[in-house]
Amino acid sequence: MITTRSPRERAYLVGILLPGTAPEAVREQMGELADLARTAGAEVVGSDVHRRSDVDPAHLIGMGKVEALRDMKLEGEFDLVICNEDLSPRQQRNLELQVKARVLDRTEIILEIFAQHARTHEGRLQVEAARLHHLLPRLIGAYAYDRQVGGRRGGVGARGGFGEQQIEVERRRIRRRMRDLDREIEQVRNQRHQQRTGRRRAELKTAAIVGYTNAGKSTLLNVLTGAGVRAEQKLFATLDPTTRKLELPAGRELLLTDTVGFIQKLPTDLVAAFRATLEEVTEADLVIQVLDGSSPAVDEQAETVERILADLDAADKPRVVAMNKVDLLGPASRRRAVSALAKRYPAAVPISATQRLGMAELLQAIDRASRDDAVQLEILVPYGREGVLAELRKIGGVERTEYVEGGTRAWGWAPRHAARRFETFSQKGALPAPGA
Ligand SMILES: Nc1nc2c(ncn2[C@@H]2O[C@H](COP(=O)(O)OP(=O)(O)OP(=O)(O)O)[C@@H](O)[C@H]2O)c(=O)[nH]1
Ligand SMILES: [Mg+2]
Repeated sequence: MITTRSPRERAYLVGILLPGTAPEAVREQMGELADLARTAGAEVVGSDVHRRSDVDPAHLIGMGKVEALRDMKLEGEFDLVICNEDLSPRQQRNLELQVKARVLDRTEIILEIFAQHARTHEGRLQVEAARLHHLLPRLIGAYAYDRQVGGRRGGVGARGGFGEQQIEVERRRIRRRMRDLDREIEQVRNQRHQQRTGRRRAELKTAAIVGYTNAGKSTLLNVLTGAGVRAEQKLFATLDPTTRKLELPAGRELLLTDTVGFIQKLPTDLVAAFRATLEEVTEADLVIQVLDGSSPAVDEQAETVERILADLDAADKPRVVAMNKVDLLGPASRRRAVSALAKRYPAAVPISATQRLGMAELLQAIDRASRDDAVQLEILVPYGREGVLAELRKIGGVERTEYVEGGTRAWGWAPRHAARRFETFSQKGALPAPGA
């Protein structure tokens, strides 16, 4: 398989900057790629971003840069190259031939981390399916590669070292294994589906915790429910969903599930392979989205999460947004972070899972969003009518207020039967109730 061979291989990172892409976005991605490489067990010895007018179909980067990489390899400066862009089988093969080093892309690093972190049977099945899917087209090219280097290449596992007939045999074996895996994964899906049906019979609502990798999802699950889920300063620490019961302040219970983290450029193979797991999100009654408020890339991360939620048909579910890690922000930067996010998520709840800050507010928001009869309101209360806000607070909830010209704008909720009382102040008209 495609693995980083020894735990401390020295990796050199390569990215490209295309016209129309913001340099900061690529810089951010390169930082993340370094985190991914380290999480996979490599040591990052350097990195370089090449400005290009387009992607070279044969090598990704220009020949001049390829030769510079080869010289560095000859000097012994690194063991392997990791590209920020996904490589076609052809680009990958050509680069390996020219640089005379192993070349991995973002997908392969993520696959490697997933393979290291999968702990349950279900997780392992899904990772194996994704890896074989990725491997198959690369295996086809392995024969051509072998012919060119005279079959000298060893150690890169299934991507090299086969003769033409052997490749055919190997391909057939992989296809057979993929079919078996599909069947097993289908069984897992059915089991999960039955579990969920059972839960529904118990009439408990379910909430899925989603968010960018390392945002603090598992920490939050642990704090809220006392679950002993592994939480660490590592990307993709969680691959296998854990479900725990959460008791809401009013005594109602909810089932809370921790899920695999999202990341930008999440390989589609992986999203597909993790369908069984990600259906926890698709079928949840409520989505709890955790953001890392201390990350400078919080907005891009939110964008990624939105995209994946849309893929999972979960973008329109009732949602609670928690802006986590506010303990890392000073008061000024906290205000900045909150206001930067306010456009996208006006009702985001600032929290710190590790410091247990904002937990009461978060539970209240979860309580409200998981009620069937809650109607979300956005109202403008004129000065002098503050009693309206007090009333809304009493019978429902006020999540956020803002002083604007002409009064106080407030976001909150009221039980459906009482929502009409606030209609005259409504900014948008009543939004549909969760689940309605
Ligand atoms: N300072 C601070 N750190 C936090 C907070 N919440 C979580 N962390 C840290 O962030 C890191 C990641 O937390 P996890 O809970 O593992 O994150 P996750 O979202 O489950 O990550 P994956 O499972 O890898 O997708 C850990 O080192 C946590 O201790 C917080 O409120 N403040
Ligand atoms: Mg986790």
